[in-house]
Amino acid sequence: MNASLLSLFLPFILSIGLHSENAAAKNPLDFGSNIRTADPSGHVWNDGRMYLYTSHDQECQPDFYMKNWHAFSSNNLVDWTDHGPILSVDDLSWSDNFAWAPDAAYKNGKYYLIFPAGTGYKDRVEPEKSTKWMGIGVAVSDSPTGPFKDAIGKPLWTEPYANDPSLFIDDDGQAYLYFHAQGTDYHVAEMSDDLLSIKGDFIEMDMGGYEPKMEGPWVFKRNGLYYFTMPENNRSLSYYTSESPKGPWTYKGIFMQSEGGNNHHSIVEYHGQWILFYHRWLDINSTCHRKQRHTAAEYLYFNDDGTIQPVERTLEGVGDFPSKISDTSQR
Ligand code: FUB
Repeated sequence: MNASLLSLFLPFILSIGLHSENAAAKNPLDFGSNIRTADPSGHVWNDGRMYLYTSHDQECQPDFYMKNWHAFSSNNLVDWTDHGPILSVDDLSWSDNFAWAPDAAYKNGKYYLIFPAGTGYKDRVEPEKSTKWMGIGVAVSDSPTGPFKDAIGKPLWTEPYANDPSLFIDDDGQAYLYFHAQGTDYHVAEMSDDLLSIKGDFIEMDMGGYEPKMEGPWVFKRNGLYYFTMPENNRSLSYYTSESPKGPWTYKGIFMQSEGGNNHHSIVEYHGQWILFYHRWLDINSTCHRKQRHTAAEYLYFNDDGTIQPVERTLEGVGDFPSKISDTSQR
C-alpha cells in the first residue's frame, strides 16, 4: 500500500485494532447470560476444572436481600458453563433471606457448600429497628454442582451473628473456618472431620495489632506460608501472612485498591498460575439499579519474597489464559 492510500485507510485500520482489543475483553466473566454474580469462591476439583461458587444479585432486589447461590465451571477461565442455582434460601428451614458469600470444599468424597443466610429486616435509616440476623450453614452434595442439601438443618451457631464463611483445609486434612461475625472478627474455628460442626471454641487470632473493619476472609497456603486475605473496610483487598493457619499474622498491605462499592474475592492456583476472582459494580440495563455486581478475574503475581504484587482491574482479565495453558501443554 502506498503512503497516500495508507493515510486514507489508517483510521479504519486503527478502529479494527480497537474493536479486536475490545473483543478480547474478558471481564466481567462471560457466564452466557446477563446474570449478576458476586462473592466468587474459586476451587479446582479432581476433574481439573475451575469451579466458581457465587452469590446472586437479582434484578430489582432491595438492598442485599439475596435468595440463592450459583455455580459455574470452566476448563480455561474463558468458556464457562452455568450450572444454575445450586441452593436457595427456600430450601432452608431456618432462613428466608441473605444468601450471601458462599464457600465450598471437597472432603471424604463429598462436596460441601458453606454459606451464610438469615432472616429479618435491615433498617438502614433507623438501625435500631433492624431485626436482621445471619448464621452459617453447611450443605452437602455428591456432585460439585449440586443440588446441595442442608446437612444439619440449622446454622452452625446462632450467637454471634455471622456471615462470609471461608474454609481452608490444610495439608493434614484439618479444616479451618474463618468468618465475619459481630464482635468476633479475626477468630477462627476448627471444623470436625465431617465438616458438620465446629470443634471447641472460636480461637482469637493475633493480627499483629492491626484489625480494620473486615468482611469476606480468604485463606490460602503457598510455599508453606499462610495468607489471610480480606476486603479491608469491605473495599480494598489486603493481606497478612503467617507460619500457621491460626496466626500470629503479620499485616502486609493492600493489593487491590477500592473502587467504591464492596469487594469480595478468592485466590486460587490453576495450571501453575495464581488467579484472583473478585466482583465489580458495573453499569447494567436495569430499571431499578444503576450498578450491580459482576464476577471478574485477574492474574495474581508474587514477588520472590512471597509478597503479593498490586493488582489492577482490567478489561482483558484472564482472556489469554486458553493460549497460556495450550503453550504449557506443548512444552
Ligand atoms: O453479597 C453480599 C455481601 O456483600 C457479602 O457477603 C459481602 O462480602 C459483600 O460482598
